[in-house]
Amino acid sequence: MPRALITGITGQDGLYLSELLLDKGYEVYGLIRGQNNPKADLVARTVPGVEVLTGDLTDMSSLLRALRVAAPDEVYNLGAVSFVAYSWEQASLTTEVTAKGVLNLLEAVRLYSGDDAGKVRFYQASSSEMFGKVQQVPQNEGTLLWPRSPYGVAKVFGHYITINYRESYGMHASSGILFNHESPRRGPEFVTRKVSTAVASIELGRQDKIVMGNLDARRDWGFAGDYVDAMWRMLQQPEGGEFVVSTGETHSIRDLLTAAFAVVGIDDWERYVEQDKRFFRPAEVDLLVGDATRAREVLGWKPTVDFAGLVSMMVEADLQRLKRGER
Ligand code: NDP
Ligand code: GDR
Repeated sequence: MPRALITGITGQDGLYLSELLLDKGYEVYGLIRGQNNPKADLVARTVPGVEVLTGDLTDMSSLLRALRVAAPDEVYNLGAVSFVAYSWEQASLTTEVTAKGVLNLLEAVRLYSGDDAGKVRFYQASSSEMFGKVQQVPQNEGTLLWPRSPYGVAKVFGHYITINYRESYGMHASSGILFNHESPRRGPEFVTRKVSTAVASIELGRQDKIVMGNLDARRDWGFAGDYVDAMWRMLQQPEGGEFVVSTGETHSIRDLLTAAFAVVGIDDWERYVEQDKRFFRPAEVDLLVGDATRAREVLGWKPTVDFAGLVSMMVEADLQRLKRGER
């Protein structure tokens, strides 16, 4: 039975990836940080087959301990301070976790592997935020990186240190440059989920407006369930590498609002939407659209959910959740 260790198990992708690996017959270990982490319950309820270990990306000995217990064939590094807006408020913490945490985990894997560099296959969660002020449209694996936030800068470090460990030590290390991917499990701070929750709440008469930031930014949004499958496919390749994972379509935040309000039959959404400076960012990523040709050709990967399908999945899920009286 193959074994996997996942950091960031309490997050959106950690849950989907656990389900995928458990379905494939893996023994799955998940790293949870902190004493009495409130999300431990969520993991136990959603993916009861996962063995939980405690550890933190900023504490290398905790990572080594987790590796010794899990004895994994594959390590997926999904843990990060992942909210871009927050990364300006806590830039140093973001750097410790999202950048240096990658080095800590790679180093722990290297020490754990001893003389056998190929013992563990490593996945790094790189991000389209690394393209930032885009130097090419659409963006592919060779596009010059120009990050626009402390988060983006930290991810660039994680990306290159992963390549460096592969080149220096012969590790099987891969980076997935994943574009935005969403689901009903998306954190409420991200724009898609903020909109889907607000639209459901407005439809049920529990909220009368939504306060937003920049409506002109454009993103390439896909479904998280599809994207974790690309992660797994990367680690099944004979060698590590870099892969863009995206849908190839871009939509503005306005398009998102139009699509989400349309799910509940509202066309004149402008009357429910206000804008406020506090949701604008010091530097914005204006346009992201990925070229996933390599993932399609080498990994045989393609997305199965389109933009309209994704938005309606999220609004419908929030409607059901609110009707059940869940928070
Ligand atoms: P989430 O924000 O949902 O999850 C982040 C996870 O990281 C949580 O489990 C969190 O744990 C954990 N974490 C935070 N700090 C630490 C730490 N110090 N040590 C160990 N774990 C920590 O992110 P997603 O699931 O959406 O994304 C997964 C990864 O993919 C992240 O690295 C993200 O940056 C990256 N990514 C995401 C994209 C997306 O569109 N979703 C696109 C491209 C990249 P806790 O619950 O305890 O806070
Ligand atoms: P992003 O996702 O920064 O792309 O990072 P987010 O959903 O936070 O923002 C997307 C775009 O929406 C604009 N926006 C708002 N965003 C939020 N959160 N709240 C608002 O009210 C709002 N109004 C407008 C933002 O300015 C931005 O342009 C996500 C994260 O998952 C990262 O971890 C990941 O690496 C990237 O996607 C790819």
